[in-house]
Amino acid sequence: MTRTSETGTPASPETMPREELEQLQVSRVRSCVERLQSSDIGYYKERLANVDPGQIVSADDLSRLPFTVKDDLREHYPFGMFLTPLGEIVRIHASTGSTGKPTVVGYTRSDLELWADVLARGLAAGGVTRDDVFQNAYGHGLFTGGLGFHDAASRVGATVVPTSAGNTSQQVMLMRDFGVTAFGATPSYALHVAEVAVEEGVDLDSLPLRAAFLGAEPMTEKMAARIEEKMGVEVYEQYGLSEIIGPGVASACGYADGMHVWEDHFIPEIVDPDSGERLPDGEVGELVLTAPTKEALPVIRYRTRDLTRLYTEPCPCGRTSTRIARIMGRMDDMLIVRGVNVFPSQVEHALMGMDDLEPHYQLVLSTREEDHQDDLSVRVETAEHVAKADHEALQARVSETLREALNLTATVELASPRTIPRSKGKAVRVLDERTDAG
Ligand code: DLL
Repeated sequence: MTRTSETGTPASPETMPREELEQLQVSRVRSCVERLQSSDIGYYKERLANVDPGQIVSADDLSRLPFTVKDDLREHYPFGMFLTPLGEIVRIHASTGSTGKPTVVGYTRSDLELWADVLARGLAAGGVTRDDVFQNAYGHGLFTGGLGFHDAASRVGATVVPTSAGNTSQQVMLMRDFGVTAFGATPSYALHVAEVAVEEGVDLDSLPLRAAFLGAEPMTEKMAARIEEKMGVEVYEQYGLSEIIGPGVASACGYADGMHVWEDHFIPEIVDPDSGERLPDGEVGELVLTAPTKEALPVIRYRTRDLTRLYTEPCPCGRTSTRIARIMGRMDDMLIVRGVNVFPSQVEHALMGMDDLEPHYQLVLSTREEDHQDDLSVRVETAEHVAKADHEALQARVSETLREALNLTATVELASPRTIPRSKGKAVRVLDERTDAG
């Protein structure tokens, strides 16, 4: 998916020669470790007791440092891992997991500046300038999407329209009336906006809208292509997580081949999810990120639980940073169905390759009565043009496609258009109805 439109010129940290970049990373990690060791937080004193910052001289030495996991943040809920006093914290965000306490993150004024800078690079990589009208349909609130994009789009100088998510008819009206050129949302909400535009008789293709900055949930290449077609835009994928900073960790450029990690501030590694051993570039594993430059909440070797791979081949856009491939899924999202591992993104990839389906689907796990084994049902909407009489043949085709893709027989339920619930934020793709499901 090479872009035809012009994309922004990279700023200097984005084109730094790799050796220089690595030296910068090493010195930043070293001073971060020193800061953590001299803080009065017992957790760091204990964790880093045996680390000699002087021994961190190359990027490989990162592996001398211990990992940080989500539970570390949870155990220090809410502010126990902040390095700066609350008086210096000017913003709090939080991500809510499905259970328990949220993970709380804090930002000093300088952290907010850094955040706006890195995500502004992502917007600039998609060609956003002060001449753009940016509609920000990420949820505004504790979620980092809304305020993160707000500050970054303001930094670029775009005219920001902070609609947040929801009230979709109004989103479409404003998109048309305000001459919106750039749009931010989760991929699933972007699809919903496109669908409501059709219902309202608004032809998005005829509007000045040209770019969509989508992220916060997995999106296969085929899903991105569907959104491009339905919205008449180019999609620039965005990746990030609250624990590291929020959106703005990595962003796609005009070549749309992976996402550039803003490596002067976030250092990526890939490790084996089971052993924690570092894997060579190109291999798929768990993404681990170090954020050494934040004031309030620097993080060393954070286990993201996201599965991807890294590549460092030069990008034609001129940016020298490592890129991450599309996230295949979170380790927590992996389903084990009768001994076979399944990621929702594999299902999406298979379904989106088929013509007669809409890009709305859900996976339902249940327990079979006869043998108490797990059953996977895939519920997917048919396209408007599919006649009832053709359902049986389509169902068989979907079933066969899924069997080939997953190595597993799934039950296929064809749903009528617009019957699967739409999401405003991150889509709920998996329903667990197993009798022993927690
Ligand atoms: O989702 C930050 C964000 C907001 C990113 C807006 C991009 C756009 P959290 O709520 O903390 O933060 O969730 C982080 O979301 O570990 C991934 O599992 C997932 N995620 C984020 N971006 C992508 C993406 C925000 N492009 C978690 N592809 C991460 C797949 C993504 N998954």
